[in-house]
Amino acid sequence: SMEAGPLSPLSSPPQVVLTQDELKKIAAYKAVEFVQSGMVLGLGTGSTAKHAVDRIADLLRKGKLKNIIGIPTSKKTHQQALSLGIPLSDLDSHPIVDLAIDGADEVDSDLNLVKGRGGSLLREKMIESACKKFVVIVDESKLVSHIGANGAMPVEIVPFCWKFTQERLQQLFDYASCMAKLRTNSGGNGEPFVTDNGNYIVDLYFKKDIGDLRAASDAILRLAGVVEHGMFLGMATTVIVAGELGVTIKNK
Ligand code: ABF
Repeated sequence: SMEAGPLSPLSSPPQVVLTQDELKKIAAYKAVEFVQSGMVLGLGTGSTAKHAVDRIADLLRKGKLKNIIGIPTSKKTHQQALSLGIPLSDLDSHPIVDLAIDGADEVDSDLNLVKGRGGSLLREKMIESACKKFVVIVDESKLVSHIGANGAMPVEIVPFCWKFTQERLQQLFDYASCMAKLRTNSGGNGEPFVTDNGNYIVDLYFKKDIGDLRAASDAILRLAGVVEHGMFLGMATTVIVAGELGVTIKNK
């Protein structure tokens, strides 16, 4: 076999480029610094929040945190936290949550969010509207000037006559500015994606700014077949953004 030759001289020092997953982990670990012993904690869902749950379990194992009660925002996070030995409960037993840590799909400068591209928006919204402090963790790719203009804005609907509800959603926004599409399973069997709550999701793809977010939110929630949507307006108290140049903490 060949020996590796000498490295070619570099004109500038090598740059350490962090992967997106490393940035997510940095944001997650920073957020866990807000966790104190005795807290009831909302445990988020997704690849960023997963790092936070791992970290919390780590600190519990090392005895640096004690008496934590976790409230998982999805079946997936429930499984993760259970396998890591984090004591778990729910909103019925713990209706007041001290702190929730979760990721997001989009964050604007007012800390409004789009969430739910992973499908867990309903439990996330229930738990994160019941918490005193809601810390959102993202890498810088999630920052946008207007939420909802860069991908799906998910709406959880009941399966009963889903086409009817999809059509009602479509009619709220004209065809030129929005496309309402039922989410199907990735893998391509064409079957509807089913949420943890047995519901479907209609993804709204906006072709321009949503405009008045509150008005859009109210109109969507007024439809009888709608359960919840993925705009989280005025809910985040802190957003932790990890970027190549460091960590930024934004407070409401
Ligand atoms: C959850 O996970 C969802 O609300 C959001 O859709 C998603 C973000 O996932 P990731 O951290 O993997 O980008 O927070």
